[in-house]
Amino acid sequence: VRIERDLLEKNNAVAKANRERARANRLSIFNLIGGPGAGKTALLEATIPRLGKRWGVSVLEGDQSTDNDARRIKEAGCTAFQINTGTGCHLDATMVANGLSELRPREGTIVFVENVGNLVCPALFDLGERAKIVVMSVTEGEDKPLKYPHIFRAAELFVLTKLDLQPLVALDEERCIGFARQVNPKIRTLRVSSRTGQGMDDFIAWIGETAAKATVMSETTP
Ligand SMILES: Nc1nc2c(ncn2[C@@H]2O[C@H](COP(=O)(O)OP(=O)(O)OP(=O)(O)O)[C@@H](O)[C@H]2O)c(=O)[nH]1
Ligand SMILES: [Mg+2]
Repeated sequence: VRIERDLLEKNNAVAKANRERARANRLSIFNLIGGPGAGKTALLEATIPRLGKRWGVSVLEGDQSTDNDARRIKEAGCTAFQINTGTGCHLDATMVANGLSELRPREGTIVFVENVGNLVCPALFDLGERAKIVVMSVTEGEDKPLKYPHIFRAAELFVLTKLDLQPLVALDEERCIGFARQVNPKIRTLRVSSRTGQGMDDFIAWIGETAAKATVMSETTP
């Protein structure tokens, strides 16, 4: 327990430095968290062209192994840097600090961090992000917000993905979203399909508004 507490305290100190660095550089960092295959990379692939010219975007990719996701993001036309965690089940603030030094995002841009596919450990680690976004697909079952409450509590936005598959799997959307609200009454929910583009406008609007707020905040606070 002691080791875990020390580890989290050290992480929080680095996360604070990341947040200060983000403020100084007017960066909006979004931390995407979801189970393996939830559709995090697909969501980013759909997001990159849609964010268009208004926002510069770059991506830090976290996986235990391979650079598959960084390659997909680069193919989508975006700068990306892959972090491999080996046996690790989450990204920590130090990995993100080092990743930012490699990525060198321009001032006033958006950085997406795709966390290691896992609904559990990433919830505990502050990376210095502007917001955590929990990504869950309709194929995962409506009770996930109750089974993995920590991430749904820590996230500002819940993106329910693969909506085009909904007719096949018959997930009870209202029940699922109700469970998410039960653990976090303030959570926003968006329903999207990266495949068909359904709901993507709302996601882009949320990202843009949240990033704009962060930019204004850092311009007005010394
Ligand atoms: N039909 C459909 N398939 C999707 C959608 N989004 C993702 N997929 C598929 O789901 C699978 C996993 O998608 P990824 O984007 O790789 O998922 P991920 O969350 O990044 O996975 P990890 O990084 O491995 O944790 C792929 O086969 C995607 O094509 C969607 O909106 N609709
Ligand atoms: Mg991925």
